[in-house]
Amino acid sequence: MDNNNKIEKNELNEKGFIYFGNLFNEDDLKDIEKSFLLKEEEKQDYNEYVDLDVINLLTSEKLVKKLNKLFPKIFHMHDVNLLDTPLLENTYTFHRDNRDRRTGKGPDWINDNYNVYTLIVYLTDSKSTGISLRIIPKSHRTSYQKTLSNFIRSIFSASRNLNLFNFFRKKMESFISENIEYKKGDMVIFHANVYHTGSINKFIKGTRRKAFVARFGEPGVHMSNYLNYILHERKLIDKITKPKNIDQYINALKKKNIYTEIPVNKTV
Ligand SMILES: O=C(O)CCC(=O)C(=O)O
Ligand SMILES: [Fe+2]
Repeated sequence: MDNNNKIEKNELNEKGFIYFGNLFNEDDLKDIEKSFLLKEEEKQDYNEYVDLDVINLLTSEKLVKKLNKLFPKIFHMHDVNLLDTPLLENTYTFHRDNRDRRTGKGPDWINDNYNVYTLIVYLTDSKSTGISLRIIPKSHRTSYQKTLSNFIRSIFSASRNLNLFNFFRKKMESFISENIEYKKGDMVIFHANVYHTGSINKFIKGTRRKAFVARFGEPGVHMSNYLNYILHERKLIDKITKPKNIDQYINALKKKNIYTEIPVNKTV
């Protein structure tokens, strides 16, 4: 690993996230934009795993090369989605993407090296939608449990839906988290167990953030735990095993050495 990659990996491990501006250009993203339209049209019938444009971005040279610079051995967690759901004021709250949400409780916390990652490529500009990403630095560590930040976060969470609290909620979220403004084509990678949320900075009626979200993991206990969680507890398994033409998805991953066996049954 060269020096620059070491610095980036260090930043990711220290803070829990890393940001890459301007990774994809208009041309790289034009096909995936069509997929968002297709998803809107097909609604629940839409399936990311058989959409060639999703597969192409997921296994694109740019993305895989960037990942491999940080992680010599990394696999796709069979968890990819086009995020375009509206975000509602006063209701969004910090969450983790891993299974064991409570700090220090459960197998995800048996060590502090949580190595399953969320990767987001944004398709919208945060300034034009008024919606950014907020991340609580270092919240992927077990030591986060006993911090003032975690206490404030729990109040932030409990005051969900209380309109009266909106002013204080905004104060709380800016006190505990880093605001990440992004442009189309930017990418963020974070430990899946870091607290984060889409956040409304300026309410602009009808705007939505659009993002390509995928998860990757390094081999080990966290990876198996995540696969079980996403495929069996969150029930993504049918979406992957039912389609007849799923081979193009599997083969594309294999070609880039980011394929890991799909556990058809729950293993842990
Ligand atoms: O709203 C965002 O920008 C983040 C989305 C997110 O947290 C997720 O898809 O897990
Ligand atoms: Fe998330």
